[in-house]
Amino acid sequence: MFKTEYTLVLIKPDGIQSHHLGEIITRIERKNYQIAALEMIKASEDQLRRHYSDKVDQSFFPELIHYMQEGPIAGIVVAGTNVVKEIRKMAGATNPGDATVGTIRADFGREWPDGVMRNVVHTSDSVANAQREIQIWFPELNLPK
Ligand code: IDP
Ligand code: MG
Repeated sequence: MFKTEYTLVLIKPDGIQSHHLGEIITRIERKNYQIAALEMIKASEDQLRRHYSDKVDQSFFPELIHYMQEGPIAGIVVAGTNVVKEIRKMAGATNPGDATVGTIRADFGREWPDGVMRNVVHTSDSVANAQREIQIWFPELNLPK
């Protein structure tokens, strides 16, 4: 049978500032996915260091942390069949300049002069990482296994 998966979407500060929260939620709902949790969050440095633990050695890491604290973010847990892969497809390539037209990052993102990619959304890249990341942003949420 088809198994329900969960993924984490973060709408980054640029997505909130440019008023694309509603449009992004609408795109997710149009695909018939279920919103399992939703919250406006002021990301702490500790949360971001855990979330981006695989990026600590990258030269852009300090700017990435700064960018993610430029304003509030929205945390969204999305549920559905194959949702991890499909939501990543909807987000598009990491660099908005490389993303396919019609994806969230191509439509609303931009490569910034300081080199940090203002790419509007985070999406989990695997079921295991989704579980790990959901714990960081929604520690009280108990999802069925
Ligand atoms: P992803 O968000 O598409 O999974 P990752 O490689 O996991 O991409 O990188 C996490 C975030 O770090 C990106 O979404 C982007 O905001 C930023 N980033 C990634 N690579 C670069 C880079 O080469 N320069 C500047 N920022 C980057
Ligand atoms: Mg990633």
